[in-house]
Amino acid sequence: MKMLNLKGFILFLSAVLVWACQTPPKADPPKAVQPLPNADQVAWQKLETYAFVHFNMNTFSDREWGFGDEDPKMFNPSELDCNQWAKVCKESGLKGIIITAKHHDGFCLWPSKYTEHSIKNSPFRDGKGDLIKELSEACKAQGLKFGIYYSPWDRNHPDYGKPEYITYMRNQLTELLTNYGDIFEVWFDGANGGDGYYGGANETRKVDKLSYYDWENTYALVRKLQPHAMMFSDGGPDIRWVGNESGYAYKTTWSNLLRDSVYAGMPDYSQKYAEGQENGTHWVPAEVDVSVRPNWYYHTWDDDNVKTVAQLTDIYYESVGRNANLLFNFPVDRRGLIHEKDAENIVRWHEKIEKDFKENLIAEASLSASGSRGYGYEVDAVKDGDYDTYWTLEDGSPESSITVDFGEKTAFNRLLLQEYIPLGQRVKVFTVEAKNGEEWKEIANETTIGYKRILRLEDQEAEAIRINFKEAKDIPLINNIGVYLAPKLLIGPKVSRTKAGEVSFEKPELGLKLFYTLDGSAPTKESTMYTGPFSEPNKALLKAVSYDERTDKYSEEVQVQFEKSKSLWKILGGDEDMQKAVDGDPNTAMRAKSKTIVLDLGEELNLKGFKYAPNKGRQVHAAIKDYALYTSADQKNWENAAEGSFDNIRNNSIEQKVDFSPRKARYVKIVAKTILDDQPLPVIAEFGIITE
Ligand code: FUL
Repeated sequence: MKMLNLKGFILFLSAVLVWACQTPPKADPPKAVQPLPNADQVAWQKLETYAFVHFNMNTFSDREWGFGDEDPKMFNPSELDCNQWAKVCKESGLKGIIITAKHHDGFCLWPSKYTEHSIKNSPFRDGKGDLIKELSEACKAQGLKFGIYYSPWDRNHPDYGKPEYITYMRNQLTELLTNYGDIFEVWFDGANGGDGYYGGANETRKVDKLSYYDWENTYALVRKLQPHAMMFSDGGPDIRWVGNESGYAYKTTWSNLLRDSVYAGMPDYSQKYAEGQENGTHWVPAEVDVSVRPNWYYHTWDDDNVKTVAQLTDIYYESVGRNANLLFNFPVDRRGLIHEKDAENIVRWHEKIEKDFKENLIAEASLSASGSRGYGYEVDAVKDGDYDTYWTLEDGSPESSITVDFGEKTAFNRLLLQEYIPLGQRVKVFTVEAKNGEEWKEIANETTIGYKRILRLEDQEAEAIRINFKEAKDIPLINNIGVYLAPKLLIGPKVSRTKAGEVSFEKPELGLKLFYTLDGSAPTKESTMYTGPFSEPNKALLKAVSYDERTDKYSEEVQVQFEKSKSLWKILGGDEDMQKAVDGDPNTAMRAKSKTIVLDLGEELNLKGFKYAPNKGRQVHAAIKDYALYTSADQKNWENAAEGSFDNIRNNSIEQKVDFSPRKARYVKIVAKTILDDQPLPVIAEFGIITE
């Protein structure tokens, strides 16, 4: 027995020796390029997508920014279920939820000891509820992370603007950061200071955004209570705002930031700092916050404006695909649930993203590089699935390339690249070439990579691709490359037409072909192909489809009935601004100067109806509710055409249509008899007509 053990040991030892002699020592690691992320920032970046929930007093007061004088009794969800939120997020691959614990109106979703303006004075769970607790538990049950949005601005608190308020804020943060388990992110809103209720003072209170909150000590408190939580605000300290609420980072997005020049709520942040800077002094990566509806809070009138799968997908590529994390907001509704439409679209969005990245075509390809640092840093590290192994060069010039040889013609339309950020963001310029036969052709010329960069390309076919790192702060460190053939999202094009009658299509996805007809026939690949804006000033029925050549499949048909173009139209007595009501763009709105608006069509037409689109912007401001319509051939004799009410216009801000008996007329008079939101004058996004 003893002999055998000894024999075994000797055999083992010789095997180790043979291995050790054959294996060269691992090359020295490259030096870091400052600034660097800490381990928590790297872990945060790997989350990539997570959820925001805006649910608070505004949900019940139907506002975006409550004044602070709302009665706590208004907070009364009928079916609140945080588990439903957590399940939707889990199913959509979102890694956590951040909740508006206190928004600008000061109402608290937890029974804070320090204010009466909270859930404890609402009918919800008979005043015994604690929504922060319910959500933290629901997140835990689904394995999601949990985060807190806390508005420093408080339009309810009597002390806001005074030093006492800072103590209040820190007391509240202490409650939130000690009683609910691990917090992965604390979101400090940059919007602050202004008018408010302030305990009944009803006044405007401005604060010095740089100094009032004594951020240094507030941050220190958060760090003490939740050492691993990321702190978000315009300028960090740990993660920064991307500078817009529309859902995109920039083609050039640095995680480095000149952090000491930035403070929350500064006026020129978006223009000057949002992209980050190559020479930024601190690692403060960008986070893209965007709502799945036009607004942050739930309003019934947004029910038809939930972002489509195509829009959500675009957002993903322009955020996660551009070196930023993505925070998708759900405006939870008055029942206390993520609305069915939001849930459906986000789940379908997730399925789409999963499909796009299903098969990495690099798996079977052979890789080579223009150089290597040596053992442990070979190019195959970019496809080994291990985050912490990467390809890099010997110290010296960063100019280099990686070639991915598929061995045969291969179709693809996505390229994913990752830099190994624990040692700093480096790449400044890179290009991509595709090889067919002997010829190399450039297919992309880009700037930064960072944690992750995804290029959406037209469908390509190539035997090989080459990624050229042209300029970098130091030798590039690449830990992952992915090449994919994403299936197309086959939906019809979005059609718009200018006042002059120029028609444009928006492609739902790169690589699709668009076809259309104007004679009523069904469009196919034999019909006219859309190659750019075209003119159609006349009345016509447009039918359009998207077509995927690869699969030979069509989208459903999109139909748009064009009336004669609005080139001759004018709002009489109106200035430039008022002409926005007839500019063909329902996204621009105008406030009328009078309750009676006269529209000159510029020529006599056979009218049989009228269309009115209310403002779809952040809120339905001042929509016309009760109306009367008159027509005239000469502006002297007016004939009543219709009278009525747009009953559901508040809840559903879609274009409203009014039919009337056919007549010839050049002028239309619209009288706004009642206007919503107690407004004296109506706001109009677009007027239209229906002709015979
Ligand atoms: C903004 C706020 O003013 C909005 O209401 C919303 O909370 C958004 C996420 O941040 O600054």
